[in-house]
Amino acid sequence: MIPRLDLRGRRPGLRELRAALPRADFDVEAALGAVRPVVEDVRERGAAALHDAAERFDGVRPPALRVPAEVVAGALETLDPLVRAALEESIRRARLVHADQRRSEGVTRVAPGGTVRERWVPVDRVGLYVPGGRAVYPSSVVMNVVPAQEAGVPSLAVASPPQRDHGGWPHPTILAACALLGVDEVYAVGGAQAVAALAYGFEEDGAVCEPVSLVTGPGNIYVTAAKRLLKGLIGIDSEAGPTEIGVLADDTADPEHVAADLVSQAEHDPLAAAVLVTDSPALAAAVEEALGRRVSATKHTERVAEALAGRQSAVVLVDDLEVGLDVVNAYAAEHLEIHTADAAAVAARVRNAGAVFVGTWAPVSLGDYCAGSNHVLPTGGCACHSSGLSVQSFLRGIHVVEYDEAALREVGGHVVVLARAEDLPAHGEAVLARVPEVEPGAWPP
Ligand code: HSO
Ligand code: ZN
Repeated sequence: MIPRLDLRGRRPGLRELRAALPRADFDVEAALGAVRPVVEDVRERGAAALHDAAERFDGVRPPALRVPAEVVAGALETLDPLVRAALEESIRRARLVHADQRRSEGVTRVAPGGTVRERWVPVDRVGLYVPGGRAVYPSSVVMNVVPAQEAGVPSLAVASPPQRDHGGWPHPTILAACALLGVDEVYAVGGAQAVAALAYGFEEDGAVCEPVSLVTGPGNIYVTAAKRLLKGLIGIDSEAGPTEIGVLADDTADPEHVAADLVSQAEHDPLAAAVLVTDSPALAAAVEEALGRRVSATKHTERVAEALAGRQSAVVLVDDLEVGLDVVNAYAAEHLEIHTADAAAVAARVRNAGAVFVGTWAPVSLGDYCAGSNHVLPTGGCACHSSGLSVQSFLRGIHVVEYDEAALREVGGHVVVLARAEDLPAHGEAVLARVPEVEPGAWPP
């Protein structure tokens, strides 16, 4: 049921691999047409548009757009104690990892009296989108909020769709996760309209939701389309597509582990991608056999079967691990597991992946919840140029330039020459107004 791609006897280059490797159809462009009027309506009519959109898309009008503090706190009180303990451990580990990502200010002395400092400044206000359809993921609240908080973001709002079954408020486990993280600004707004609401801000009953500078968090294709439309006005983390797991394995891999992990991510979405790359036909056959069993035994059989059989999934056969590395580097999976004899050495040679899971004891689902790593990762091949969510995603580096008079005098002549070379003599005059003695002579000489 999972398609096979046989690359044995060949070592294709990057261009050929990109064309041959499976990838989901995720056409954000096609959703833009539907999303544009929704975004426009939120910009023009604010809260009224958000209530209308909730009725239309979520089937319920929330009692208020801002979730009252007592509703957020109440959700934590009714949270299952086991889920609470697991979320607390997830938060604790994520905090450890993300606290280590904080950046310190660097100062470079370029010349006597001349320095350039890089100040890392958190974004003033961020909006975190948390989906609420098929995917109700309190773990994603953790993965978005923790790096923002560790970066020192002073103002943070969460938006999540109103739920018909929960009195028009966001899902209680989402609210409980917010409460655990100390987030008290939560809005019952979902979909594309949530991204617009965060980007433009709005007012309801005298309470203002101020616009944010950055929106992060996963969402469906409409949320992604809204992020694409509003990018520029706001920053975004990345355009999250359907989740992907790649596995690079040799004949030492345990086929049950590999099959279990492929199924685990296929469970997210019929468009989720599962790609096994191996130089062992025996392992490929054993994994296929295990998949057959596991797919019929798992809860979301239909969704998993569709994901594994889809054009985005495959078992790729290669001659050896060298070609295997070419393949996984070309594919640039969101998550990549390494199940080989010397997994750490092979993992060190991976250049393109959102996150790498090394060896038998580090399944992707550990990273989804409790490894301490972040699970908001680049999909669709974007791991060849982008990273997952981190403290860095919420920081800007601001260069602070400090030169004294002597330092300007020392280099000023070069500035004047370059300014004239670019036919921008007024740039040079700004220097000459201060240190006229650096006049380098007429240009062109
Ligand atoms: N694997 C998903 C994240 C997730 N898994 C949330 C379970 N809950 C994308 O990295
Ligand atoms: Zn997952």
